[in-house]
Amino acid sequence: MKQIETMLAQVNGVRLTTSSAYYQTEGEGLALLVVENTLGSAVLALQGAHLISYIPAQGQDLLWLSPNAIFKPAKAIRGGIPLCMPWFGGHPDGLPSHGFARAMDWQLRSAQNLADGGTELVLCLQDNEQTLAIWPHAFEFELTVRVGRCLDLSLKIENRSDTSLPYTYAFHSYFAVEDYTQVAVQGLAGCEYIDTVGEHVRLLQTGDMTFSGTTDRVYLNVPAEQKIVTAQRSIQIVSDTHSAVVWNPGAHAANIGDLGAGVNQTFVCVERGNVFDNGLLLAAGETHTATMSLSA
Ligand code: TA6
Repeated sequence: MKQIETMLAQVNGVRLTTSSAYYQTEGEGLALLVVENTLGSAVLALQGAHLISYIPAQGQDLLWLSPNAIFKPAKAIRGGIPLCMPWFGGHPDGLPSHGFARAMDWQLRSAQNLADGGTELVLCLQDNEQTLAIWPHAFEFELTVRVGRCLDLSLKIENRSDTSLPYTYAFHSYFAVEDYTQVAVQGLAGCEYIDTVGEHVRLLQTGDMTFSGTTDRVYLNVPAEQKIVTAQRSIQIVSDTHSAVVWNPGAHAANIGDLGAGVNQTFVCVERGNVFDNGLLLAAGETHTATMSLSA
């Protein structure tokens, strides 16, 4: 926790505190930053630059956090917005699923109050001994988080190696809903998707997307905007990325330690990023930027 105290000392004037309210007491726990302003509040773990809560003023949390989430170094938190990168999903050489960025400590680069009343944090992760042991390439990842009327994220991926490299990534967002079987996702109609439950068949979405049982789909070349519509509210997702992944494990949640039977009822994952056919090839020295904005 020493590192976090040093960081906070550097960002005087910004309403930024640490919290122990969320993390379990097992082992060291994880360093969490709490951002509060008149427009909203957010909680973020330095591990993975991982948002676990975003509440707009007078609103409710847009994000879902598992009641069985484990706050332990090197273990990705179940819920919020894990950043899956530099690859999404499994890796052909058996490297960690969804990349390593979500399980590594990021640094807080800066924090400032914005003129509109919001707060901006910039976090970064560069190649280091730990990442090079897994993946022998130089890089810098930078996440800018703006907490205000919306939650605005901007992710920069810089290939600092001397060769072209493939990258796939996603904002693996978990959204809070009352009942996932009653949710309609708008903004995917007409898109091709790969049903990754089973044989990876390619199908075309007609009308709104709905969840029933175990659902895992990768939508390609999607429009910028989706809406998660429930009886209580509507959550808007806007991103300049080209893929959307929708996931709920259904009954399989019972076999996932940091979920549990029935716990899946109250979330849907609608993830934006560039995955599968929408993956990138970044030339040596090239930088790619992706944005996502969430609002209720
Ligand atoms: O984005 C959907 C997905 O890739 C699913 O296949 C499912 O496994 C999920 O992510 C969660 O992955 P995780 O490694 O966080 O357990």
